[in-house]
Amino acid sequence: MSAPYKANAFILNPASPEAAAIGRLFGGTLIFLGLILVLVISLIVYALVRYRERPGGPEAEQVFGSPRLETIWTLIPILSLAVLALFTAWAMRASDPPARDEQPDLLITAHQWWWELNYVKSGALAANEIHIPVGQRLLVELRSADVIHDFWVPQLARKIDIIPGHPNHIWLEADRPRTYLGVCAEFCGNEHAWMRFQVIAQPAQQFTAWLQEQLHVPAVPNSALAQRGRQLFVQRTCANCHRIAGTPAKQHIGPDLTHVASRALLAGGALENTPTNLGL
Ligand SMILES: [Cu+2]
Repeated sequence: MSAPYKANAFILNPASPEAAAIGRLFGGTLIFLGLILVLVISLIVYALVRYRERPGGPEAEQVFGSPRLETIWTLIPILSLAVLALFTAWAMRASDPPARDEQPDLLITAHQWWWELNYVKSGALAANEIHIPVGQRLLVELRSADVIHDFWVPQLARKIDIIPGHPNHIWLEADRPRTYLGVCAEFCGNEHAWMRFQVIAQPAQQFTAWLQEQLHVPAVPNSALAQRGRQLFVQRTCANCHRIAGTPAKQHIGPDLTHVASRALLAGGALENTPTNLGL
């Protein structure tokens, strides 16, 4: 069963100012280093051909030490690295929020193997599908509940480690409304490969409506079948790990399932959210 991702999660296809700065740094560095490679290979080929041994030719001149040449081949790499460092500093300025004690818009807690979302200012809770308003920059705080994870949405933001006991911060924003693929990019245990998520960028109104919906406590089911489902969920082991608002299930060991039916994917992005898959 494949998740409905399009093959767009590429660093050179950025969809935010932060990712664009990183994409420029990546592309620019690649071109710069490519030119150096071409120059070095050309000089080697030239020297091989020009100074090859010929029958009856003179013996090669033996040279020991050349302060002028040594100075040149020391200064050129220093200058090259200085230029790269400058561009790197620019990209970091564009992609990283300055360190400050500010309440984040969104607190993301990485768990083995899912993403807990807390829209701090409204108190809305969700999991695995990160909704954001298009064109607005959100300050995101990243925490880990267990081991080291790494948050990466190649088209939207820098890649950043999530280290237990050490909150990190990034900007998260998108220029265009669409769904972006995100992954955990640090091996974090058995199910690491399936620790995926989606960033769903939508117009501000739709985002606000979604946020309100998440705050809404679901109505108590009234059909006999749904009531039986609720009873099973609460009485069996489901409630040991999951939370559903308005029920006694209050745990955060597994994803919050309050509005699970509104999500496109299940199991950390591994499966489409269909009744059949939900029953697996
Ligand atoms: Cu992980």
